[in-house]
Amino acid sequence: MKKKISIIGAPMDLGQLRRGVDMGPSAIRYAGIVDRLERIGYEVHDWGDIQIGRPKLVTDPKTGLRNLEAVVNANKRLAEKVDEIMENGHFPLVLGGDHSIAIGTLAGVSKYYDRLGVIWYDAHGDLNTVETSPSGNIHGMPLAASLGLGAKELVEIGGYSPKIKSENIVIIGARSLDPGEKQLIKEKGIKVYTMHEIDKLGMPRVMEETISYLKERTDGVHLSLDLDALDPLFAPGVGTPVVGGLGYRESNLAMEMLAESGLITSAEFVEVNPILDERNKTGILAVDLMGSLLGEQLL
Ligand code: B3U
Ligand code: MN
Ligand code: MN
Repeated sequence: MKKKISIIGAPMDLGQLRRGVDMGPSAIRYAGIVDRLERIGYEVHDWGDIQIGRPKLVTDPKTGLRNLEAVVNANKRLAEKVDEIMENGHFPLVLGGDHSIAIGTLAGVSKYYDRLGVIWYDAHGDLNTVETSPSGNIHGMPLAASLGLGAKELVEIGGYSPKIKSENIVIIGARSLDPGEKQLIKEKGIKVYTMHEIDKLGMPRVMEETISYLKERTDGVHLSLDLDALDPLFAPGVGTPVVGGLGYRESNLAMEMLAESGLITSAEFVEVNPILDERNKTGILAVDLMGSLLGEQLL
């Protein structure tokens, strides 16, 4: 039987301040994701996009959280769709949208596993809470929320919490961590490969370690890939670029090693912002990475 992939778009731009990342799913589709996966041999179902609406932009005066209600509602809808995809036995591939949508993806996925692992491929930790966030932007909070930390409304999406445990997370590519995030990483002992470790060890060793670490402790692994993990040279179309990032080749290698491992059971690619991009370079890069992740062969 052919393996089945279900694509769902989450055109969400309310978890941060730069408009345009709501067009990410379109940019990734235009870059040819469906054809690409069909050529690998998958049966691909494109479920279209979840409804986000155009609410008035609001900041809660007490907590500083931006667009909380709209982000929560969209994530609830995404969680339901991802749950349905899981129920059908398909591989869920979620297209963002800003990274706040990871809360909904994980809410949909994680109840199917006892010990879900997560690879958070990102320049940032996304481990902020209301107390530690410098911005009030919810795209800086999804990993914390999935651990059960932060605003109750975010933590409780999907009706259960936590979605993941701190020992089942590996962060790769970090180079912009806020003080509260650093503290949380130390407190919880979260495994992080910052750019420092990646430069020292090289990507092959980082991925070997990540794969064996997760293999022995999890029963499924979700890849949450924020395009800003890559250097802005390769991924200019992101809202919060950070220099000194991962390369095109080492990121494709990371995806190929994940494909070889057979470890990944769901994935999302987020933060593609076509308005800030150069001729859809970042959308095309996202599709290249998805191809590598899902087993495309060079020969
Ligand atoms: N850590 C900062 C910035 C940020 C987080 N995620 C992105 N940017 N993409 C924050 O606002 O929480
Ligand atoms: Mn992120
Ligand atoms: Mn990021």
